[in-house]
Amino acid sequence: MNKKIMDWPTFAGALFLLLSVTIPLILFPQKGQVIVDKLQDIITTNFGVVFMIVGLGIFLFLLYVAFSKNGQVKLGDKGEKPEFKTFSWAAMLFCAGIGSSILYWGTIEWAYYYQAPPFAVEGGTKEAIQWASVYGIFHWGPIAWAIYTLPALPIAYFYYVRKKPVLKISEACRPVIGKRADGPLGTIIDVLFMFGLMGGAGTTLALGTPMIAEGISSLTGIEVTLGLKTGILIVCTVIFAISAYSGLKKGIKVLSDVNLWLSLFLLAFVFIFGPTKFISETTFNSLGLLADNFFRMATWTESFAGLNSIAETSFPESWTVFYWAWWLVYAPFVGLFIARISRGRTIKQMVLGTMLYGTLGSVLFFGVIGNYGMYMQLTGQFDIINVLNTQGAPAAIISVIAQLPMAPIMITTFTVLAIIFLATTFDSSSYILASVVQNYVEEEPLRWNRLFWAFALCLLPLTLMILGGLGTLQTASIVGGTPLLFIMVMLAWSFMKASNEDIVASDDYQPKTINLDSKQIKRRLKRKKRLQKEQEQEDSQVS
Ligand code: NM2
Repeated sequence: MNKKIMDWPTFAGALFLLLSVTIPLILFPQKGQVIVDKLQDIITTNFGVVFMIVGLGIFLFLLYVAFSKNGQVKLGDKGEKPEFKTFSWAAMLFCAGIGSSILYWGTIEWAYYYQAPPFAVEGGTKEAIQWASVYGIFHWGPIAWAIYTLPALPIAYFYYVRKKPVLKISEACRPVIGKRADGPLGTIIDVLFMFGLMGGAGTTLALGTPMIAEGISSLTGIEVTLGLKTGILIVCTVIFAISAYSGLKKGIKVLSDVNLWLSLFLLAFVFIFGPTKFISETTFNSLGLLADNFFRMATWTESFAGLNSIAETSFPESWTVFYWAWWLVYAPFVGLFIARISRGRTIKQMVLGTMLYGTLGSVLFFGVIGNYGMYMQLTGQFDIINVLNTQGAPAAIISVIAQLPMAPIMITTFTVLAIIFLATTFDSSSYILASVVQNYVEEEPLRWNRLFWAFALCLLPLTLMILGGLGTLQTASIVGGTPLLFIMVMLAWSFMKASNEDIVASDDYQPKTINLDSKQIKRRLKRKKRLQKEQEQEDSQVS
């Protein structure tokens, strides 16, 4: 093995962080649980509002970028057509950013909101129903997709405009941190990004695995145990490992395609054989509610709770903050992917497309499957909430699917879909983790390296499943997401700095369209003038 290929400090740093979290938690689960709960409490109560400000800030920033001069920049050469047609671009984008969790939350999120709604609304009431149908879409909507898109800005810019491929997040911060990208600061950024991704994937895998176990249990009668769940986790890793190791590059592509079609089949089936009218009307209604209450939801911090005997629900902390953190930890990784597929589009098209199509995809899942479940509940046909409260979310999710016609086939479809989703999460996450710990990547990261991270990825979800509890799973993303708050700001800054510099230096630059206050831009302008003068002098001498 070539030593220079591996970036050992980053490798060791990430592995060390992973082990120093998982080993003590496995050895001392009870004490660990106390610490985990405390940590979540400290971060969400103190920094919760920061997550919310950053979330909304990113959304507004992207809108600004899209409609500014920077948004007109083409990712590629002049006149180049987009590499992918818009439909396949949107489908790829959605599949890259979404995994088994949309099956999980798309089916059951409403039931949590229905019982414990936001805005001091009483649970189980008419008003609660409205919020139950819209809040899921909000948490998987425009702000969420904006978070995903931000890292794609600098990465795509370097890739297609400056023609410098970027695989590391530290590299994407170079315009801001300069040479320090090669030193300890760069390593810290990459390690924190890896740690975040492992936390996010930990939440995904620890949620998805029990759901699959429940699906298998309902089909076969096998009891759901920790052993079964561990087995599932390992089987998913092995499915991925076989396809990666046998060099079947197409393997994963086939899995993703199968997933796309199975998802569409599931959605179409529920839409047609479920309450079609109710689903359409409620989804449409939710879109209006979302538009109407967007900023209210994005800024609701429950600041009066605890005062004047106003009850505290912790809704913003346990949902919105958790979600923004969860999207944040995945963002650089999905951003890399969005950048890769966006060749030939303008920044504006990339930004608006991601927010629009991403949200639309989420609306489909939440609107169809979520509203189907809610319909069963509200019409009294099936008491999902009872199953949720007595047997837990995974059982409740499978029980919703079990209400469909041809239940065994649909449960199988749902479970297979979740298994493939999980395998592709292993695939794509391990690909990125492995790339970050290499100094350069020839076509693909080293195989042993990818396999190593795929198996390392099992560790955290395993720990989380041993500890149990939704709060614990959420903490993995929240803790992992905190450093990302800073990294995201740097990525935004990096993009603005690099693209502004290029715009100013370009031939068709017209000064008025740019903020002339920036010292750096003034310096650049001076230099440009000087160069022009020199050129003119040279020309006159020649003639
Ligand atoms: N997000 C979209 O588990 C998954 O589906 C992957 C989860 C961040 C909530 C991403």
